[in-house]
Formats: sequence, structure tokens, C-alpha cells
Amino acid sequence: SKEIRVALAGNPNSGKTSLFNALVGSNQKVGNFTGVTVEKYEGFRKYRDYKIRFTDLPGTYSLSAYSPEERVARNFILTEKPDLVVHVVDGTNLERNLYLTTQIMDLDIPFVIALNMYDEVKDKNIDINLDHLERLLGAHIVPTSAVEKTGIQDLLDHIVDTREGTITFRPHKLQYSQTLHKLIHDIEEILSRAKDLNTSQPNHWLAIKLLESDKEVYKILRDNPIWITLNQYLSKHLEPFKHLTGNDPEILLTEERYAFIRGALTETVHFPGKRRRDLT
Ligand code: GDP
Ligand code: K
Ligand code: MG
Repeated sequence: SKEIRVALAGNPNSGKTSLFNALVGSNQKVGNFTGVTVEKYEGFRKYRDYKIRFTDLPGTYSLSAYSPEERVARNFILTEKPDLVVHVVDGTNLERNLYLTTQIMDLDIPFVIALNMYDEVKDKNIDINLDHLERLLGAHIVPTSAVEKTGIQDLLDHIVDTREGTITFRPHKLQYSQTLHKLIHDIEEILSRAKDLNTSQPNHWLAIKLLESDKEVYKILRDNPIWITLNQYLSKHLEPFKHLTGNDPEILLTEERYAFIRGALTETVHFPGKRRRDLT
């Protein structure tokens, strides 16, 4: 039968496992991700004409290379290339959860947000403009409650509709400031000229991770002849960049992600009582 491969990615305690269970029921097994002791839960659900295979990725707050969980999550997305990433977000904790969202946006892959804990969002009268948030994040949002089992069918329909091409929402990258954008863009351009760069990782993402001094990405790039050109570029441009902006690119990347999140939340989320306070 026709298969769709889906990976669940999200912060710890966003409800990933609960959602995974609601999606696949008892059709699941546990193993390990290759080479590491991180547990890998896989399961499937037959829906419409498809067998949808789900992998519950380890919970992470980021996609840096600092922990085995983060490396497993990002390497799975980049090398296994699931048809769709379901990014599970705790709707009551958007500010914290959206940091991972910005990192998924950097990957430039199709993803859908399962806005989980939606029962609590409603109980707490948190008002989220979903349409607008979708536009800002470049991803559809499906409200779910893994405990009340609501939104599960919507999510399954979304997965199948995406596969069948009846959903045409295009992902878009996070827009960084002009100075940062230029640095990223130049590095991408150099990487696009590299031969034998044996990696499934998109140049945009490699460029960002290089600027973050990501150990794994450094290792990949240092082993390639393009490193000479890259190194020349960085030697020439990093100091002027720091002088101009007063910061390392790594720090600015993080600051700009948080600024984006604050802006997005200001535009789309109202907590109960906030509007009233604003008026007085
Ligand atoms: P994970 O760490 O992302 O795998 O999260 P879990 O699935 O283990 O869930 C963490 C906690 O949140 C558990 O106590 C769940 O019962 C609870 N939880 C998960 N999804 C929901 C939801 O949609 N609504 C509510 N109210 N609680 C949820
Ligand atoms: K947990
Ligand atoms: Mg879990």
C-alpha cells in the first residue's frame, strides 16, 4: 500500500508521546536510533488509502549538536527525509516552544504544527489568531488535544492531503536582519560551488550552523576542499561583522529568533485580561 513517512518533533512535554499514542494506538514498537541509546518509537496508522508511518523523535528545545537527542532529531529529519514533519507545540507555552519552530524553519522543509494542549488553551482563554500565526511561521496549524483526542482526524487528513497535493502551503525561511542575511547568503553561495559535499543537509542550514560554530557541521565542512574558500571568507568578513553589529553571529542568530517569536506572539496571541490592561 501507499506509505507516508512522518516524524514527530517537539519540545519535551509538548505531548509528543501522547499524540503518537493517539495516532497509532497499539501499532507501535520501540527500538533505538542507529548508534545511540536514544529510544526510537515507531508506529503506523492506516488512514484513507495510506499506511502512515510515524517516528516519535526525542524531545528537544533546539536543533544544535550539543546533546545526542538533538543530533538524533535533526539527523533523522535531514537524512531520513520524512515526507512531513509534524511539529508538536504546547499551545500553552508558545514562547518557549517556538524557539524550536524557528530552527525547523531554518531547515526549509515542509512541516505542519500540531498545536497541542488545545484543551488547556481554551480553558485558559488564550486567544490565538491561527491564520495569522500560520502565515508568520510558514506552516499550517492543526489544533489538537492528545488527552481529549480531538484534532487527531484533522491531523491525519492534513498529512494525507499534503501527500496528495491538495494542500499547497509552502514553507518559508525565517528572515534574518540584512547584515546576517548577507553573511548566510554568501556562505550558501560558496557552499553551492563545493564539489563532493557529501551531505543531505541544505546549504542554508549549513551556513547558519557554521556561523553557530556547530561541531558536526564544522567536521563536515573542514573535510572538504571548499573549506579553504570558506575560511578565507570568514577571516575576511567576521571581524567587520562583529565590529558593525557588536556581536558574534551566533548570538545575533539567537537574539533574532527570539525577536521574531516575540513579534509573532504580540501580533497573534492575547492572554485573558491583557487587552483590558492595555486600554487603561
Ligand atoms: P512528551 O514529553 O512530548 O512526549 O509529552 P507527553 O506525551 O509525555 O505528555 C506530557 C504531559 O502532558 C503528560 O502529563 C500528558 O498527559 C500531558 N498532555 C499531553 N498532551 C496533552 C493535551 O493535549 N492536553 C493536556 N491537557 N495534557 C496533555
Ligand atoms: K515526558
Ligand atoms: Mg515523549
